[in-house]
Amino acid sequence: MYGKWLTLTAALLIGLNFTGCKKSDSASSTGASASTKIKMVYIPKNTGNPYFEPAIDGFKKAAEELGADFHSTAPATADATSQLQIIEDQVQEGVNVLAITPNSPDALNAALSHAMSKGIIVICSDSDLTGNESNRNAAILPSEPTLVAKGQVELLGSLIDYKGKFAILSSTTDAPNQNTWIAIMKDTLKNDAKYKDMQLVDVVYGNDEPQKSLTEAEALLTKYPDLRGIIAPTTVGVAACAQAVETAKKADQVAVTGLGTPDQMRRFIKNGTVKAFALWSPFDEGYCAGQAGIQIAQKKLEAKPGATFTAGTLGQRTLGDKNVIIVGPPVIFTKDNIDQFHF
Ligand code: RAM
Repeated sequence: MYGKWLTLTAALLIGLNFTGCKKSDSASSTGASASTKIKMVYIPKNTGNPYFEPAIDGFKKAAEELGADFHSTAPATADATSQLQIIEDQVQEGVNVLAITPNSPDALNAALSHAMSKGIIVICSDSDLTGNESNRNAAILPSEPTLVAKGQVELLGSLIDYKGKFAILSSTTDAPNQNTWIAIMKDTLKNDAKYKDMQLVDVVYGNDEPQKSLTEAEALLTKYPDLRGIIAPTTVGVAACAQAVETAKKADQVAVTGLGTPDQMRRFIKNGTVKAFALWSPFDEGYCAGQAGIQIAQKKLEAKPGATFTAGTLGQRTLGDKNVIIVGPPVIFTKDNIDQFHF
């Protein structure tokens, strides 16, 4: 029913790491000597979003394995320009690898190309500089954007018999990953006759802030009394939508789905507010990005399309068009498998 989306069994068979690794205080125990030790920073979208915790653990693990120093720092909000000062500070500090989940496809160009001009390897992880890819060395995306976006439309369709009004609750208006998915969702709705009776009535933005996302979700329920569904392609947003629907006692009328973390969504799956949602392994995403960034900085990997490398325990990965590396397919979580995932 979900085409190329991964079943639980397949996920376990190919060894996706959904549990993360144990936190360690230092990521600098082995490998290169002090003079050659690579320093890596990871700048997520914002603080306080549990999605980024396993992603940071993945970076840390890659740094431990490859003998690099690692730290992570993030702005309080996910605004387009909120990461600018942090980028400049990290360049000043002399990092060798600057990994970032960019909050904008263009507002960070000058700062990132300045970092590259200093010889710093710039890696986008989770979200890309869409249309401005020359301002980073490579991008690690958790899954094929088309697979994610079409999968979300199909998932909601299957929950509402492919009929009725629905809305999208996204993160920020500038978020490159969410905007890429939403554009593909719109194309899919327009071009695939299977979805001709599904009507996208609104796209709203919760800025990946729990309270703002909740307020936007509640407003959708009020504004569209005949709404049949919401897709929230953000872990913060989908939890807020579930909360709004649960409080309004509208689970029978409004299907909520999207991209969520099992820990945040478990309660809503268990009490029937949400039937199904999806995500990939944020740990693997960070781990793969860390492996790629450090290996490029160590000159073991050349960042060019077609180049292959061993991403540690994930095995071989290839740089595709525009140096994009795909980590793995998303998994659908339901009441039948959610208790096997803890992150
Ligand atoms: C949120 C963030 C992140 C995205 C996930 C699905 O946590 O916006 O960038 O990948 O949702």
